[in-house]
Amino acid sequence: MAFSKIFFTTAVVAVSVIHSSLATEFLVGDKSGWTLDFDYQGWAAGKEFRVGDQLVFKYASGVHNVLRVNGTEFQQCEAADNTVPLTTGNDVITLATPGRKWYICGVARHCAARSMKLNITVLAQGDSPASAPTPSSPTPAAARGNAASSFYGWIVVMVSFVGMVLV
Ligand SMILES: *[C@@H]1O[C@H](CO)[C@@H](O)[C@H](O)[C@H]1NC(C)=O
Ligand SMILES: *[C@@H]1O[C@H](CO)[C@@H](O)[C@H](O)[C@H]1NC(C)=O
Ligand SMILES: [Cu+2]
Repeated sequence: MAFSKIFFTTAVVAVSVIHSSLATEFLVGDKSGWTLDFDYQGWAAGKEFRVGDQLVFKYASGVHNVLRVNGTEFQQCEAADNTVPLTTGNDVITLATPGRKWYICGVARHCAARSMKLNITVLAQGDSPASAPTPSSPTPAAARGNAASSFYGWIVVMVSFVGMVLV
């Protein structure tokens, strides 16, 4: 009895560790980071963002910031006055919900004049790219997602099976 409790606790922890390790951390702009005159739309093209993944905005604190805005504000490069900026220079945003997301730099005219704006579409964890609002051709990231979910499913089946045998 005690053993099976320990087993299940271990199994639950193991599965959640594996699950969280499947989340991807995207360094926005890669080596360039969050900076002037970078093509963030090009950077985002072909990438697959999923709920649970993280965006990391890296920049010298004080030089830029990150504002989460809506589609209209994004087009106009103008956030609402009460928008709270992220300012640490190492801003981590966890993508919590599926759908379109928009980010701009609120410093000077960096958004309007220096292309510091990023928009992405976040997929639900189980979604295939084909069901996304903006379909794209299959990418290595797509393969990763599918392999990851079947791997995860397989682990769950194995753990339940072993659990049943032991009880
Ligand atoms: C975006 O936010 C502004 C406030 O800054 C609001 O007036 C507008 O209706 C919002 N637009 C959308 C599409 O949600
Ligand atoms: C980003 O916005 C542009 C136009 O503003 C649009 O063409 C593109 O599809 C959007 N990208 C995503 C991933 O939503
Ligand atoms: Cu900026």
